[in-house]
Amino acid sequence: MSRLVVISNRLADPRKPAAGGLAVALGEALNQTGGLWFGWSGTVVEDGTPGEGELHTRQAGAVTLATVDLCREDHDSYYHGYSNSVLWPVFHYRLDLADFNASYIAGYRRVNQMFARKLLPLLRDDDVIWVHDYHLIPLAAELRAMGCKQRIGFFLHIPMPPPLIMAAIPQHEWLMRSLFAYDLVGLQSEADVSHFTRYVRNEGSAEEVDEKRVRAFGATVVVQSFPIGIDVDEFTRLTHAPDAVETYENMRDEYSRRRLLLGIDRLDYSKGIPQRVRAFRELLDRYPENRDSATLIMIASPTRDDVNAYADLRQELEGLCGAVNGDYGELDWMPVRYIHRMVARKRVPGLCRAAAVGLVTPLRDGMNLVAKEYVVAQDPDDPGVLVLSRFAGAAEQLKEALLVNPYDTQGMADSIQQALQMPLVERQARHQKLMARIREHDVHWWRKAFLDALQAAG
Ligand code: GDG
Repeated sequence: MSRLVVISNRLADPRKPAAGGLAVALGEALNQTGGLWFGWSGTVVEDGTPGEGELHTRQAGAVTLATVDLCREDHDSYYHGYSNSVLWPVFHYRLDLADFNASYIAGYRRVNQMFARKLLPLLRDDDVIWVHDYHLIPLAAELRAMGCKQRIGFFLHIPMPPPLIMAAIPQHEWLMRSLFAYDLVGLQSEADVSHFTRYVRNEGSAEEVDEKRVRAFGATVVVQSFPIGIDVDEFTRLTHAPDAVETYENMRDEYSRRRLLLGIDRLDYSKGIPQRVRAFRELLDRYPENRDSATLIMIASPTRDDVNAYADLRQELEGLCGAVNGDYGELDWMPVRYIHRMVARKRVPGLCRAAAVGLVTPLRDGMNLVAKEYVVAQDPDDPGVLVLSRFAGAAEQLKEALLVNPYDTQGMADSIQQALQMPLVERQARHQKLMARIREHDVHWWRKAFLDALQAAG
């Protein structure tokens, strides 16, 4: 069997329980096959030389972790700059938040070139290479230019924007052309695939070879959707482990007179967190029976604090939560409990299980794993209701959730009210269908489907 080589911006020790969606899914994949995981070490060298970085390798069980340091200039232009101030906002349709600073692209190219240079000597002839996410779009093109012949697949964890939004990026054609150096491009949803094919049809004079194969820019690539899943068995085990059970029981006892609503996200503007607070406020306003009862727990873990848009979001959110609590709170009831800290992973399923409503309301999201985690953590005999944004990739699969438009404050408040009042039989029926779909397309399915398609591509 070929060795698997995974490349992503950040790594996690696959033996430790990791946090972010990407880290969880990749740790799963590598633990099973063994192999090499390559990426940035997380270290920024203040006075280093652009395009240079020390390589470190260490063993983590069956997996070799190889990481490279970045100098300050490369980090700021590749990571904060092009990746998180151009690609992240534009791919989430937020042209208003993009910073098209012309100096970023050089750093993005330089780091991708350096990664290719450092990785090449570590590769074996029969390796299968799996590159992850928007930080590394041009990596295969750089590797190919250095003579790399191995099979290379790419998976984009965030949405592929529609062609006219993509076209706002000054280097859009170069980015899309770079994707044609891969053998396989995996996207989260069918909507993403249709945006990709529309782009290449309009801008790249694509001639579609068959259902999955697209020819454009003088090359052919297989493009398919592989909706990412979670490890259902692991999350179920976590749900029944002592920490989660204790969290569940504490929450249940403390809120015995009340109904809990839960949101768990990175504090990111794509997650629609302020819109959620506005809808909750509307709920209290339109349906006063929820006052002194419905309580929104919002865990928004810190992320990319040093990008301006994130500091603004934090301020907006603090203002909104403070206003709801000030206007509606009672001496013994605080409507919103906003926590700007990371909660331990082993407690997350307990929180989910205690919540009558899971609020997953991104303005745009590649998939959204919290939606799946919330469903899996429920008690099948008395499950809570998932309220899910139609703009999350997960909405293509999770049709039995209550799908909402996060821009529509009133509509969302009505759906939350419907969730709070949903009869047990309907909750059970919806939960059963959601569970079946989440189980069928779990993280193991995702990994296998992608790697099988990569084997077959080319
Ligand atoms: C990207 C795409 C795509 C969150 N807060 C805490 C915490 N989390 C965990 C959740 C979940 C993960 O982080 C978040 O995953 P998401 O999928 O929701 O979102 P992104 O981080 O934006 O991930 C996304 C994903 O990649 C995978 O392809 O689904 O669309 O944007 O597992 O539980 N975990 C802990 N404490 C927290 O406070 N421990």
